[in-house]
Amino acid sequence: MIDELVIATGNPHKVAELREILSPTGLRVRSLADLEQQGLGPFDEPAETGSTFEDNAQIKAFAYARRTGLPCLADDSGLVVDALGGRPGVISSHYCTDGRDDGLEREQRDRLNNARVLRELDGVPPEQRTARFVCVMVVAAPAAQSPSEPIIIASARGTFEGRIGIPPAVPRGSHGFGYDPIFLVAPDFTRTGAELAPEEKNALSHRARAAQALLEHLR
Ligand code: ITT
Repeated sequence: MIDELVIATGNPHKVAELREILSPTGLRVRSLADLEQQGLGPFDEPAETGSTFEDNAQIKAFAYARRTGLPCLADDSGLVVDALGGRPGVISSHYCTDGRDDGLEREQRDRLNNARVLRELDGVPPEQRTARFVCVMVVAAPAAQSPSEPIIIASARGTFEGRIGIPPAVPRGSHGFGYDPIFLVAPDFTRTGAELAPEEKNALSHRARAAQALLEHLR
């Protein structure tokens, strides 16, 4: 069992959620920003070139484990909308630019991503607007014999079911990030992800479910 873990993500919202979710474990948890403050950075974000959440989570976990020499937890997550054939999927964070990183600020990107999903679902009735967040987590660590070749210690997947709301009722809510303001949480579809208190989202979310499964493996 490992006793420390680096949360290897450039997304500050994910860091906050994962810190909270991992707090009961007693693991020493540090973010990339913490390591940078200790003079161990900077850490370039690896290109997410995989075609599945699994591929991208592994790409990130391996890149950061190599770079830091420490056990690293990376996740790849995104929104899967059934009526859009599974899009935005692995390009969720840059859907508004078809997956390209055009240097937009995170908040601006989130707004444009949401607008694109709503536009593409225009005219689709509520029961056909089913969607889910998916999260795949991978913990990788440098191998004892060959530190430049990381190995996977554990991996897990979690999902969070809902529907995409219809404007002007969405976007709404002030918590969370990304697609939360347009995502109506199952089973009653009355609140968006951005209307859940952080503790509530952290008990239900795809990231929480993946993390719980991952902790079972780590134990
Ligand atoms: P890292 O790669 O550095 O971890 P990222 O934000 O780019 O950060 P992903 O590649 O995993 O992360 O993309 C995930 C995107 O999916 C994220 O930017 C949101 O648009 C969306 N997303 C994931 N989890 C979400 C959540 O809990 N609520 C709302 N949107 C979410």
